[in-house]
Parts: sequence; C-alpha cells; structure tokens
Amino acid sequence: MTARPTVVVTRRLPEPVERELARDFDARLNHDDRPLGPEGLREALTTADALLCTVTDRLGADVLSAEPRRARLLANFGVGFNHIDVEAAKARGLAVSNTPDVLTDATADLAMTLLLAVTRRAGEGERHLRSGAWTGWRPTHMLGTQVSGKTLGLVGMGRIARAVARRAHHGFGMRTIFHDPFPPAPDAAAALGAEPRDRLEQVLEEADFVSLHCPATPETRHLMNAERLALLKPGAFLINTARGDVVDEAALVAALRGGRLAGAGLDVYEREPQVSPELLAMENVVLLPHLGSATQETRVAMGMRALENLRLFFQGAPLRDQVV
Ligand code: 8YV
Repeated sequence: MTARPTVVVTRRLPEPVERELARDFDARLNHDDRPLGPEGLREALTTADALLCTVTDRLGADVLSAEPRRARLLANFGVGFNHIDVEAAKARGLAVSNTPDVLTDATADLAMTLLLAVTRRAGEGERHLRSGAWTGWRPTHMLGTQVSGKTLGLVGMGRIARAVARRAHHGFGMRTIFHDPFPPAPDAAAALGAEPRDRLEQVLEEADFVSLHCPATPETRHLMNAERLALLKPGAFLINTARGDVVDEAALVAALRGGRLAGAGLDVYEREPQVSPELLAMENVVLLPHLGSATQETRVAMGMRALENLRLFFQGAPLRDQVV
C-alpha cells in the first residue's frame, strides 16, 4: 500500500470534515486552532504534500519560497484567495484550489442581514434595549430607512452578487443595478431584474444602498476611496461582505463622520482582526467578525469541497476548482 499523502490542516475544521481528512490522509490537524504563522507555514510546505489553508494564512512569495519544498497543492478553504500569492505559487509549480459555489447563499444571506440591520438600526436598537434605556414605544423612536422598493447597487456581479440580487428583487421588490467589467449574459441579469451600468460611478450615483461583491485584487484595492465614496447619494448605506482591502477604511470613517454616508454594514476589514477604533464608536455601523460563510452547513460543505480537490489532486485527476 502506498503511503497516504500528508496534509497540514492549518485551522480547526468542523468535525465531519476532520473525520474524513483523518480517514483519507495522513492529516496533521490543528487541535488548538492557533494560526501557524510564517515559520509554521514554511515548515508545513517543506514537510507535507499539501496544505489545507485558509484566509488567516498569509502565503506570500517569502513563505512560498521555503526550500526544499515538498508540498504540491494549496487547497484553500474559502473562495477568496487574496492571502495567497498565486503568481508566486504558479511560478513554483504549486497548484492552488478554492471552494466556490458552496458559500454563495450563506454570504448573500449575510449581505442582506447587514443591509437590514444597518438601515433598520437593529444593532443600535439592541444596545439601547439591553442597556435598560428603553422607555417604551413612541411614534418617533429610532426611525430607520426603508429597504423594500429601493435601489440596490451591486459592485461586481459574480455568484454572490447574483444571489443578493435574487433576494433583493424577488424578496424585497428592489430595483437592482450593477457594474462588472465581466458582466453575466444579459438574459441571466434580466431574470434577476438586474440592470447593468457601464461605469461603476453610475452605480454609486444611482443606488440607495451599495453592496460590494468584487474580489480583492491589485486593481480593486481601495476601489471605494474618498472620491468614489463622495459619489454616493446623501443618505446612502455601504455593505461590504467581500474583502476589507476593497474599501479605504480611513476614507470610510471620514465619509461616515461627514454625515453624507448614512451608515455601513461591514463583515470584513482592511487589517483583520483589527477594526478602525472610530468605527467601533459609531452607532450607525453594523460590524460583524467575518461571518459571511459561517453556518454549520456551509463550513462543512466548504471542507468537503476542499477534500474533493485534495482527493482529485492525489489521484492525478484535474482539480474541480483550480485557481492556478
Ligand atoms: C471564509 C471567505 O470564511 O471564502 C471566503 O472567501 O471570505 C469566507 O467564506 C474565509 O475567508 C475562509 O478562507
């Protein structure tokens, strides 16, 4: 019998996933769930056949240069892979896979959660009630902004944005507009009631709420900068379930302070797990700790999808979700 491939699993995973990993691989599980750090990752690359890694592992060219390298695959747990220098991986003949599709609905649900929570002041209301400050119902108490029937602007129109458009249009009777340099087929967008705009700026100027759904790349870094934030309608809200790097967090703080931007619902940050202290002090922002895909069902499905890529790779078959 040939030896089972060794897989370093960089974080704790849901139990059913770890069970299958231990069954099919010589799996080095991370029972105490401490991030490996650069040295631990370099060691993993030189002593294992593959890494099952995730967003908290910074796999830049420096770490990927570990020699003599044994690993041949980075099976990422997550759809986003901006924490991996994929060009450096490719140059070294290191394959990379991710886990698309299975987290689309959970992430779209969370974008709607943030939209509703921030516009209807749910976080603020909860804090108010729990603090004992609530004196009872009154017609002018904590009035928010209506979501139903308004215009939602989507930045990017990939899988997650389309799932958000479906919810917004069919569930909340919203008009949705979007910009994507690689738009979906016109009939696919039309089925979701979504109208394309040629320029991002048109989306920002027209929408009541803007939700970000583009990947983090050098091109999208600080896409939402001070100039673009200034294009948003007075009273608009910004939702980010994509990546923190897409927003200039300091410019966001300034836009919120200026009062033109009515609020923001954020799941991701520029320097996770750090959050700008100014945001922490604002009532009109809803801040979640990167929970987009955090349902039991989805995290198990993500693990199973990473497992599928690992199995295919070591069978010598093409990866299902090849990044490079
Ligand atoms: C993950 C995500 O929880 O998949 C992604 O890109 O942002 C989240 O679903 C996390 O990033 C794991 O890598």
